[in-house]
Amino acid sequence: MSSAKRVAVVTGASAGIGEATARALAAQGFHVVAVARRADRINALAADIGGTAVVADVTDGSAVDELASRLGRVDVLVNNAGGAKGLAPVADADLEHWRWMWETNVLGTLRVTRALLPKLIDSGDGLIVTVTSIAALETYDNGAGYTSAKHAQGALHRTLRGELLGKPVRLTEIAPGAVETEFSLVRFDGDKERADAVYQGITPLTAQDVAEVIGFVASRPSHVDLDQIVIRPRDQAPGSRFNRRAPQD
Ligand code: 8X3
Repeated sequence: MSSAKRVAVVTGASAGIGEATARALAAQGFHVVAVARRADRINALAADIGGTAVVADVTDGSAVDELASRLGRVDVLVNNAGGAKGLAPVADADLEHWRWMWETNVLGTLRVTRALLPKLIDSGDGLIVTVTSIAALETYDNGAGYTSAKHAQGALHRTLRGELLGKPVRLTEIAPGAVETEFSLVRFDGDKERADAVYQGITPLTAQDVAEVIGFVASRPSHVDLDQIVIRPRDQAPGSRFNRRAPQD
């Protein structure tokens, strides 16, 4: 794939923050490569924004290599694929949940970043945005599988700043708090009532709120590196404490 436009690769682009970011970057003039597992969603998105859809699972090494081999230039990579499964105390940890979280958030970010790094450097002005979470900076009860994976993903991303010093690649970590997306539905394995309860009585962030910030990051001049950005709803304090309003009758 060759492009005269700057190219932004967005993983986890089928919904939520990834989809909103793909739309925001396309509106800013990027050719967006939307990467996700759900073909129907990213095909429709790519048709809508004049981008390219690449069906790939970030936990599949050969799919990620294939993605890299299809791409010519890459100016921006948004590592957004990831998520949570379960909310259980360490004493009752589900190893499958932990494996899934480490595979997608940590090793997924590693695979895609490692595969695209030479192209990002070659662009002469590369940018890697990694969407971690406030869970990369704090811990909360019952969340260790997710917070440990997000801490590791953050550590991987932050390590690159030293390793790439002197190379033309900027690094931005975006650490959102509660954003109403499919996040909680995935965490609770499709249990809509439990997922909806997470956002009850608060005004959560929207995917668009986060995408606008990523768009801002990607539009700064090349000497300006927004290093780490924490975005929370006003209703959320550290430690996942919420200001919940009682339901109105
Ligand atoms: C998710 C952050 O606050 O919903 O990454 O657990 S929170």
